Amino acid sequence: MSTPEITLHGTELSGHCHRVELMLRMLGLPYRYAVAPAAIRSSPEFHKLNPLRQIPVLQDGDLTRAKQIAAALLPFMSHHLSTRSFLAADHVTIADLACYSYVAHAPEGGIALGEYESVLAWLRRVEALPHFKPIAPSPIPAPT
Ligand SMILES: N[C@@H](CCC(=O)N[C@@H](CS)C(=O)NCC(=O)O)C(=O)O
Repeated sequence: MSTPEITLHGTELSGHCHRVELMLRMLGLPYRYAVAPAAIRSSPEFHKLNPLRQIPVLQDGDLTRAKQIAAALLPFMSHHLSTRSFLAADHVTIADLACYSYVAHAPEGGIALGEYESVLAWLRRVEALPHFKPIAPSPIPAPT
């Protein structure tokens, strides 16, 4: 089997990385996952990939991109999803994958999702998609 051309540099607990990995999986693109903890990110080799020393970094042949953040506001999402199944269309799109990882992790950062029923239902819809992979739970307990 040939080595995939695409390499995703990331860490297991990073939502930024998880959403990129979800997209690769759902597009059916073969990729290699290169684990890049702080020690790797401080190396001269990683500096060449991303001078900001941040993950995710997606390498596709000679092309390297550090992905951009998109923030989602829960009350907005909740209202929006009260009449829709997915964020941007009547089927899943990149918008759902871009937002999923952080929203799913929000309770670990002390942001309860209980009052956002439509957001919870949307999370379950994304999780039910073919090829879905859950993000690893944080070992840090959620603040009380
Ligand atoms: N603009 C980047 C930011 C990525 C980012 O903040 N990555 C974090 C991990 S989730 C990181 O690499 N932090 C290490 C650092 O900033 O030194 C994106 O949206 O992907």
